[in-house]
Amino acid sequence: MKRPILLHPDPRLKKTCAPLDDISDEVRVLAADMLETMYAAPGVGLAAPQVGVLSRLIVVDCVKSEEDGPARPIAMVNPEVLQASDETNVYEEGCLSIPDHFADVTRPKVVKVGWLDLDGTPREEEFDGLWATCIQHEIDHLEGKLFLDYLRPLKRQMITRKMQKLKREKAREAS
Ligand code: K1U
Ligand code: ZN
Repeated sequence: MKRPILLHPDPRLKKTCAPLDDISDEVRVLAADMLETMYAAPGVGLAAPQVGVLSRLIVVDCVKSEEDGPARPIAMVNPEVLQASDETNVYEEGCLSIPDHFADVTRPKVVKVGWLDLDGTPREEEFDGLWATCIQHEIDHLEGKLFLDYLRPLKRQMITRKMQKLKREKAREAS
């Protein structure tokens, strides 16, 4: 089932999320719903707080088109960056909670990530390129951090004001 994506500014997007101690069927349903929501958006990642759940769960699939190979959906429970390269990469990031706004963000180019899969098995893998950028962006969501927090205050303020206006318009349309 697709779930609504929260839009910035929303206090739930600023919260630190709690680790998941138990990988229950409820968590597996949430992960499936998040993947459906992410593909429908469309997006390449989604974090649980973006659908209003303040738990440490993210989903990613950075295979953008069939030409790039088969889809590779990954659900990560309690993901952590274990190692990050000194070499950095600049990517023009977007966010499904901040639609139509993009900005260059500099992050480590390669990261080694540890997480639990949906069976509770510990996993470790090194990610590069868009995968590395996207996973770092999603882990930031679990800390209540948005890509806007890397920008200069003036640009952050400008985007936030535009988003406040968009949310007012959407609320008016819905009433
Ligand atoms: O967390 C999110 O809001 C999802 C976000 C992830 C992300 C994208 C780019 C750089 C860092 C993190 C998105 O998926 S935005 C949409 C997007 O980038 C995209 C959509 C369709 C095809 C390819 C990319
Ligand atoms: Zn985002």
